[in-house]
Amino acid sequence: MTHTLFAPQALLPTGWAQDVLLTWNDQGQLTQVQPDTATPPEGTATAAGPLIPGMPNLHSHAFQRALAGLTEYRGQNADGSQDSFWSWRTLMYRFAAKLGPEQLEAIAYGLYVEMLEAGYTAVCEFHYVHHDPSGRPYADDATLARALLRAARRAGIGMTLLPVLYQASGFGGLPPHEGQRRFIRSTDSMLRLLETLKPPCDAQGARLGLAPHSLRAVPPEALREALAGLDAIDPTAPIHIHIAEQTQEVDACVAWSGQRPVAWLLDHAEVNTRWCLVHATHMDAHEYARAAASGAVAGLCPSTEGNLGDGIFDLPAWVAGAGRWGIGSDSHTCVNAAEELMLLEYGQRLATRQRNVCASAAQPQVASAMALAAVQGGAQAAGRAVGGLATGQQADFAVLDAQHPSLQGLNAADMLSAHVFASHRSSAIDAVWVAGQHRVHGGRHADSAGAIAGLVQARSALLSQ
Ligand code: NGQ
Ligand code: ZN
Repeated sequence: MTHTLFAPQALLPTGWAQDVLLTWNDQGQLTQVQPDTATPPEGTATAAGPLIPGMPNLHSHAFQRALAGLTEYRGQNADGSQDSFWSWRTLMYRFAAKLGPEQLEAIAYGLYVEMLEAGYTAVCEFHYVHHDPSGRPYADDATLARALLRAARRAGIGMTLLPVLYQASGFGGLPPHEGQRRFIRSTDSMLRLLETLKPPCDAQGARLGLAPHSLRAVPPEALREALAGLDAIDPTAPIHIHIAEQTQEVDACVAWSGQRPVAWLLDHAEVNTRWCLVHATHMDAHEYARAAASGAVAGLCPSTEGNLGDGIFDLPAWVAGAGRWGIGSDSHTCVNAAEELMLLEYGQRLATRQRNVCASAAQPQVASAMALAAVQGGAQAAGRAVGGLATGQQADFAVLDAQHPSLQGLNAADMLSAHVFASHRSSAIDAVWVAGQHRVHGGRHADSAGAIAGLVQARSALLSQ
C-alpha cells in the first residue's frame, strides 16, 4: 500500500517548495517527493501548515531528564574552586547511583514523548549506566539498554542505541571512581553486550553503535580493540565520543600525551563519516580543519553546553572546512529542537558580534539553513535514513502550527523563523510523523499525559530515596 500527504509548503533538502506530494510505503520510507503537484490524488490529506523535516536528536542521556533544573544553585568543587561542570558531575553521579530499570524506562518514555512533541523524530542514546546500584551486572546484562529500547518503541521515536565503553577516571588509565561503578565494563563484556543488543535493535528498526565515552574514560588499547570488535559486528555502525568539552580535559590530555584530544583522536583512530564528535568545543585551527575534513559530524548541544559552562564551538571555522553538524539535547535542560537551533545561533552571534551567522549562500534564511544542516548531520550521526524529505529517506516530518500567534499570517519560511526565534518558549509544532505514522496531533502525543505523569512519578521516587 502507498500513503500520501499533500503539503502546500515543505522544506526539501534544496529549500522551500510548493505543492509537495509525499508518498511513502508500508515500511515508512518515502518513495516520492513531488513538488508542484497541481492536483493530489483523491483522498490525500493536506497538511494544515508548513512541513519541515523531523529532527534527529544526536545526543541524549535519557536519565538526566529527571535531574534537569535541580542543579541550579551554587556549590563548590572538592578542591574549593568555583561551581563548574565537575561539581555538576558529582551531583549527576549521585542521582545516577539510585536509578532502577523501571524508573529509567518511565523517564525515557516521558522524555521521548516530549521530544516528539518538540519536533525530534529520532534520538541517539549515549547509554552508560549499565549495572545495578552496587556496580554488579544485572542478571540480564542488557537490562537498562532494553528499558531504553522499549521506551523508544512505545513512544514511536526512532532510535540509535550507543552503549558506552567506560573504563577509567582519567587519561593514562586512572582507576575509576566509586561514583562510576555502574558504568564500568571490560572491552570483552562490551562486545558481548553489542552482540546481545543487535537482534532487539534490528527488530524495531533501531541502529546499534558504540560510544567510547571519552579519551578520559577509554585507554588507547581498549579504544582500538573495541572499534575492531564493533567492525566485526557491523563495519558501518555509528561511533560517538565526547571530546574536548572542557578546557580542563584538554589540559589533562596535553599533559598525558603532548596532544590536544581531537588531534590525538585523529592520529590514533580512523575518524570518518561514522563518527560523531560530541561537543568538540575546544579545538585549535588545525583541529577544526582536520576534523571537518574527516567527514565526522560535530554533535553540538547548545543548551547543555551553556548550562555546563563548556564554551562556544566555532561554527564558522567548522563550516569553512565543510564540516557537518547536528544538534542534541544531551542533559535535557531544554527539549526543543527549535530552541536548540536558536541557542546555537545566539552563541555564534554573541561570539562574533554578527547576525545570521549560521545562514549560507545557498540558504540565506538562517532558520531554514540550520534546520537543513542539522537534519542532514543528525541523520549521518544516527546512521539511519532520516535525512529529510527526499526519496529513500524515512517519512519523518513535522507540521508547524500555522495558527500559533507568532506564526499566523506569515509565509512558510518566516513561520519557521518565528518557530525558531520568536515562539516565546512555547511550541509551534502541530503534528509529527515518524516512519509515516502520525505520532503527534494538535501538538500532543496520544499518550502525552500518561507519559509525563510516569516521568514525574519516577523523578519523585528517585528524589525521595
Ligand atoms: C555524561 N555529560 O557522560 O553525562 C557527561 C558528563 C563526563 C556531558 N559531558 C560526564 N555533557 O563527561 O565525564
Ligand atoms: Zn553527553
